[in-house]
Amino acid sequence: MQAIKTRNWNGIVREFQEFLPKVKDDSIVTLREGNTPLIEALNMGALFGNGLKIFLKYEGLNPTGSFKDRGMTMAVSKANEDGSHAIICASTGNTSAAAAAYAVRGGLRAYVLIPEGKIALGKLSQAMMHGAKVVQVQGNFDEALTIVKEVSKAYPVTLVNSINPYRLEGQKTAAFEICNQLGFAPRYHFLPVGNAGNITAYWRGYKEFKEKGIIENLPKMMGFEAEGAAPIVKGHPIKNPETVASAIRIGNPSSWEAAVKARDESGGVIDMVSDDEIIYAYKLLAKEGVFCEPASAASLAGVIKMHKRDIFKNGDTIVCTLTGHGLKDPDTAIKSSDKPITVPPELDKVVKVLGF
Ligand code: AN7
Repeated sequence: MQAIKTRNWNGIVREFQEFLPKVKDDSIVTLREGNTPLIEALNMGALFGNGLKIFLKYEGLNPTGSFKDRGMTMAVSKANEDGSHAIICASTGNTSAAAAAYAVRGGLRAYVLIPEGKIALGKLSQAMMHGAKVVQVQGNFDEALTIVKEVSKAYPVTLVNSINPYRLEGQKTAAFEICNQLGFAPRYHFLPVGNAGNITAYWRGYKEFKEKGIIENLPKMMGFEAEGAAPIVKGHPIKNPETVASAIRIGNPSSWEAAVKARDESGGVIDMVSDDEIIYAYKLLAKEGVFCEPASAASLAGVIKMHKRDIFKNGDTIVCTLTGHGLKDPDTAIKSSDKPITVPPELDKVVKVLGF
C-alpha cells in the first residue's frame, strides 16, 4: 500500500523562517501552529448571489483555538532565546490562552491580566489549565494593558502584547498561507479589529509576498470594529467600550496608526458593525458548518454591510479571517440558539418532538 501523502507541519517559525526574524532552532517554542484551512463558503448564495467567492481562513483551528498562536510562538521563542524566564500580557482572552500555553511549553512563567467578568469562559479555562498566574482586573482591557506595560518596564518579565514586535511578525504568516492556498491574493481581505495588530500584520505579509514577486496584486484591507468599541471609526479612544464580541472590546488600540496606514495604502476601509449584525453573521457562519467566536464574525458582518453598499464586482474573491474558535465562548453560542427540548426516555415522546 502506498503511504498517503501527508506531512507533519513544523509550525510557522520553521516553515516561514526565510520571512521571519532569525531564532536559534533549539530556542523555538512551538505547538505546530499555522497551516489552517481556507474554506470556501458554499451556503451563502441566497445572500450574495453566485458572483462572489468567499473564503474563510479558519484560525480557530490553531493549537489554542485562535490566531494568537502565530504571534505567540514567535514572541515566546525569542523571549526564550534571550534568556527570559517569564512573560506577561493584558488580554481580552485569546492572547492570555496562547501566552499560557506557549509559556508552559517553553518552561517560562506566564502572568496574564484580564478584565474581570468580561472574557469568554473557554479562554479563562485555558489560561487556568496551563498554569498562568491569572489576575482579574476590575477594569477593561485598555487599563490592564497600561499596567502590564509598566510592570514589564520595571521587572524581569517580557511583554507579549502586540507591542512586542515579534508578535506581528508571526501573525503575518497567515497572509502567506492564504496566498499559497489561493495561488494569488484575494481582492478583499475582511477581518475584525480590536487592538488592530492583525490587520497590520496581514498587510505586512501581503506586501512582503508582493515584493518577493510571489503575488502580483495586493488586497484591500477591510477591518471591522464593533459599534460599541469603535475608536478608529469614531476618531477618538472609547472610555467604556462595550460589545457582545468580548475579544474586541477595546477602546484604545495599540496599532491604531499602523492599521490606518494599512487601510489607506491598500485602498480599504475600517468600519464598524453592530452586535446584531455580528450575531447574524455568527449564525450564518454556523450554517456553513464553521463555528467561530462572535468577534470573528465581524469579518463576515463587514462583507454583508459592504455588499449592501454594492461595492463588489462579479468574480471578486473575498477572504474573511475567522480569528477564534466558537468553543471559546459557549455562553454566547447557547444564548444565540434554540433551546434543546427535554423529554422522558420514551420512544413515543421522542418521536413526537422529532416531528416524525
Ligand atoms: C477572536 O486576546 O486582543 O485587532 O487580548 O481574540 O489584532 O487585536 C484579542 C483580539 C479578533 C482582534 N478576533 O485582533 C486579546 C485580544 C479575536 C480576538 C481580535 C482578537 P487585533
